[in-house]
Amino acid sequence: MDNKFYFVDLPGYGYSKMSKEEQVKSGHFIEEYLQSRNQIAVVILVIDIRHAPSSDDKFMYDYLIKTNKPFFVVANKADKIAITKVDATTKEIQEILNPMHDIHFLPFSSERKVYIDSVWKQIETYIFDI
Ligand SMILES: Nc1nc2c(ncn2[C@@H]2O[C@H](COP(=O)(O)OP(=O)(O)OP(=O)(O)O)[C@@H](O)[C@H]2O)c(=O)[nH]1
Ligand SMILES: [Mg+2]
Repeated sequence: MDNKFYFVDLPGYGYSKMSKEEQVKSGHFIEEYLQSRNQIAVVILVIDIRHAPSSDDKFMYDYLIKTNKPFFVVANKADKIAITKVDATTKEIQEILNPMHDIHFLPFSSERKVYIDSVWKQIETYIFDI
């Protein structure tokens, strides 16, 4: 291959300004995209560290488990909570979603650009595989 990879930012599910109809549409789009692209090396599920996972987060997480997709979870906006709470909060989120699975959960902040090294390391374990 040409040794390149790229990131694809999928639309957010549930949440925000979307109408129910748009949410259903984007849900179908996400599902179809994930199913049809067998070149996907890894899916990164980005959730908000400040809140317990929403039912949409749970749905997406369970979907990824069910379909056997390689994925890990990034708990974003870590800059919004006390640095001393970051690791424990990430663990709590992991426990809510499912402590039984061997899925990595990593804190992150796209705003502050902290915790980047561990996320890159995780990505690399997937892309150097292909
Ligand atoms: N404090 C903080 N704010 C963030 C961080 N990441 C994103 N945001 C803010 O959160 C808001 C939403 O960011 P987006 O990147 O649009 O989030 P998204 O999940 O892609 O949203 P949709 O695609 O619409 O579902 C923006 O105002 C960002 O500036 C972060 O790490 N820290
Ligand atoms: Mg987005």
